[in-house]
Amino acid sequence: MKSMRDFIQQAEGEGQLKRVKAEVDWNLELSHIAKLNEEKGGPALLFENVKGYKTPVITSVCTTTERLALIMGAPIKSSLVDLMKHWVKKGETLIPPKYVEKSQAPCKENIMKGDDIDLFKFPVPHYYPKDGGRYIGTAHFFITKDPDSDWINIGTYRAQLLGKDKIGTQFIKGKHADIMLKKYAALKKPMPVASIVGCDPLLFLCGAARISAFTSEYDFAGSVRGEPIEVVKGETVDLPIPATAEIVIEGYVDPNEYMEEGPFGEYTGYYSGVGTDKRNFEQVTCVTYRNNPILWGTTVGKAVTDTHMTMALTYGATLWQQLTDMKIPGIKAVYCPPEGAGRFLAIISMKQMYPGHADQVGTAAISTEMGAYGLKTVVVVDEDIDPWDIPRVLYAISFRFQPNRCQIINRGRSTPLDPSLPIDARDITGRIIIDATIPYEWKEKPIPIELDPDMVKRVQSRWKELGF
Ligand SMILES: Cc1cc2nc3c(=O)[nH]c(=O)nc-3n(C[C@H](O)[C@H](O)[C@H](O)COP(=O)(O)O)c2cc1C
Ligand SMILES: [Mn+2]
Repeated sequence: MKSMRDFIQQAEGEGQLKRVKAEVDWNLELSHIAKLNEEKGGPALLFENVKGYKTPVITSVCTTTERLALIMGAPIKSSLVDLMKHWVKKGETLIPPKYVEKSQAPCKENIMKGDDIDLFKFPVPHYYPKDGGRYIGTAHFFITKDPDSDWINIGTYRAQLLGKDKIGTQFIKGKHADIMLKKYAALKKPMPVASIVGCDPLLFLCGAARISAFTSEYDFAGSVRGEPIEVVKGETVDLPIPATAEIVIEGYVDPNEYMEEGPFGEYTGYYSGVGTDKRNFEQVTCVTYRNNPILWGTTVGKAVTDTHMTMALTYGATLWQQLTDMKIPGIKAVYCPPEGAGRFLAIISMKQMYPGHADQVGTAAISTEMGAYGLKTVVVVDEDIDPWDIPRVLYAISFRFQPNRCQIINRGRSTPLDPSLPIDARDITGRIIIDATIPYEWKEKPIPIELDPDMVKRVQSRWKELGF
């Protein structure tokens, strides 16, 4: 799979995509269809007839594990955890992208520059009634370059359509584009950026993943694909652009200029307000796009839909990967439920090998780069419990957990999106580690009740006779 068009073809072949031919309004109607469809675990939707526009919009690409598997090139019946394992494995190698000639890059089929630039030419959806406007960048990402090194970052940060040549950004503090922007500010230079709307969906997954600083998401994506991602030079920015991208918005972000952005219906199911942090914007210098460009959007909003599945895979896999990198023995599986957007709650199963081992795993999880940001609740369970088997996790919390053994951490890095904190005090969060394992050091462990195996066989053989 190299492009959104490859995805559409494959998803259609698997019965995972539906074309919507009826006319649909970009203003709320399209997003509401997508959201209600996603709540039912429905197919990816290709809206071919958006009111007032000639070009299509695709949504709901990542809503089901089947489609996430297609995107990752994994067996279609994979579970979320299988996909996370696949992700962790692929992270062990990195394959840098490869430049192709502009003539070989479909993203250059059409070019708008100067006064011709007009982002209103694209069917940009308005998602929720209380949103601040239309959002061109939801299932998209910004490409940026570190001014001090060769590090190229791909990061998904929402983008609001603020004018025909301006898009609002929200680089949350400490995100890689924010770190880079601060370096450009120190150099008194604007930061060149390219926003990609529609492309090989794997690149969006990587943009949404918390891949470590100094590692390019492109190199990770190359590893998943087993070959380099094909890129092409920008027209006005010296950045690698995915050659098959649908819409490429080149420009720069001036670290000292701001516009009002938001609010937007976030994945927590709530708004996080306007004006809590100043927002930079991209001043557009060039737009390139394929013929009949496919604008890709995701509905975000209340769990569990498209974005939550994306985050459960990418955030959960990143946590697992970073715990693996710490080389702690005994970790069996990591699961970050989509209900917690893959980031607020982590459940880890492990084989205990020494006293304090479960505590080590719990504190390690909140100390990873991933877990140190926003993870609030860690549940550690023994190896006989699969962390995705929530009834069994609740069993462990009920019968193996002691509140006296939980650990409360008072301060840690938070996300400004967490609605459980007051809107003006969201920088710092508390955390809890719930050790729901049977303590390793106990000499006398609870005696499990077992059935007599011979009697089980006898009863089973008489099952019908007993009238069942
Ligand atoms: C649909 C979607 C929208 C997102 N919007 C934002 C956003 O507006 N700002 C932000 O900082 N992170 C946002 N994120 C989370 C980032 O994509 C994520 O933290 C990622 O790790 C950022 O890339 P980086 O690690 O290279 O900084 C969003 C994620 C998704 C899936
Ligand atoms: Mn990054």
